[in-house]
Amino acid sequence: MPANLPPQYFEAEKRYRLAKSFPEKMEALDDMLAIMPKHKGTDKLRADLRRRLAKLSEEAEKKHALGRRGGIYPIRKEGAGQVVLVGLPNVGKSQLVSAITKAALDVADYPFTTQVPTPGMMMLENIQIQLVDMPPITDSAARPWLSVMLRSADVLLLVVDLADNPAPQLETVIAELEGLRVGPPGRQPREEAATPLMQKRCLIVGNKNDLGDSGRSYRALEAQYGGEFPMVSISAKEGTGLEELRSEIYRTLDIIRVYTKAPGGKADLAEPVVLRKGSTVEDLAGSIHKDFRYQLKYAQIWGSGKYDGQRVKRGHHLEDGDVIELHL
Ligand SMILES: Nc1nc2c(ncn2[C@@H]2O[C@H](COP(=O)(O)OP(=O)(O)OP(=O)(O)O)[C@@H](O)[C@H]2O)c(=O)[nH]1
Ligand SMILES: [Mg+2]
Repeated sequence: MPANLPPQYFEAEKRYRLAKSFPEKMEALDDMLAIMPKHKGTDKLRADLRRRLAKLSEEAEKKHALGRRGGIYPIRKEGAGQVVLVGLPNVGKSQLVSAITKAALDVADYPFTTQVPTPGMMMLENIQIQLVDMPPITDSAARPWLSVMLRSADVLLLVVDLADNPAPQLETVIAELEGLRVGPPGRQPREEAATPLMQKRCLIVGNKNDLGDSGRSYRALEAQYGGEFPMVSISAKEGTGLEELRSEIYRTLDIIRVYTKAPGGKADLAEPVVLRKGSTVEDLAGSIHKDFRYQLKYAQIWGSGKYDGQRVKRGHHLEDGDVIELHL
C-alpha cells in the first residue's frame, strides 16, 4: 500500500535533515508524525519515526545538557500522567507547582524567573501525577523545546492571573500555543497552516484569587470560557482551591484505575493499573504484557460487572475501581 505522503511531510523531513540540535530534530520528527496520514501504508514508517524519536531522546539524555539554556531535552514522563503548566510571566506557575508537589522551585515577584522546565510529583490518592513547571510561554529562548514539551504533555494547565485582566492573557496563551502547533480541542486555528494543530486537553486555572477584584474577574472568565474548558479558581499562595484543582486535573487526564488479582487472591489496592477512560479488558491485558492481549480467553470482574466475579469478554469496557482477574 503506498504511503501517499502530503508535501508538508517532506518539508518537515527536510527540516529534520537540516536540524542541528536535539530539540529541533525532535520537533521535526514530531511534525512528520502529526502530518502523516494514519493507515496501513504508513504503519512501518510511523514505527520507524517513533524509534528515531525515542533514540534521540535517549541520546539527548546521555548528553545531559540540563541546565544549559537552549540545550534542554524534554522531561521524562513519570507517573500516571504528565501535566504541563502554560502561562504568561509572573502568573504564579512556580508557586502553584510548589504548592501541590514537594518540588522546591524559584518563586519571585519579577517575570521570567523560571528558565528551565522543572518537574514535581503530586500524589493523588494512590497514583502519582507529574506536574512540570515551565518558563513563560512567551520566552523565545525556550521555544525550540517548548513545543516538544507541550506535545508530549497529557494535559495543559493554562494559568492566568485573576488580578490582571485574565481574558486577554488566555487569548495570548492560546495564540502562542497555536504558534507552536498545539491547541485545545474544538478550536479552529486562525490561519491555514502546514502542520495541523495537535489537540491537547486543557484546564484553565485562575490564580491569585486572594487579590482584589479576582472574584468578579473569575466569574467573567467563567461566563466566557466555562462552556469550552474545565476551570478552577485558586490561590497558590494561600493554598485555597487546591483540592478542587487536584480532582479537576484527575478528571481532565481522562484516566481510570483498575486493579488486577490472581485467582483466589486479593487485589492490591495500592497498585492500580492506569488506563485511558474507555479502555477494555483486552487493553488491560495488553498493558500488562503485549502477548496477553492475544492469549486472553476471558476475565472475571468485580465492580462494573452485573454481579461480583462475572465473566466478561475481551471487549468489556472497564470502569474506575474495577477489580479484574485475567484468564489466559
Ligand atoms: N497574591 C498572590 N500572589 C501570588 C500567588 N501565586 C503567586 N503569587 C506571586 O506572584 C509572583 C510570581 O510567582 P511565580 O510563581 O514566580 O510566577 P511564574 O508564573 O512562575 O513566573 P515566571 O517563572 O516568571 O513565568 C510571586 O511574587 C508570587 O509570590 C497567589 O495565589 N496570590
Ligand atoms: Mg516560574
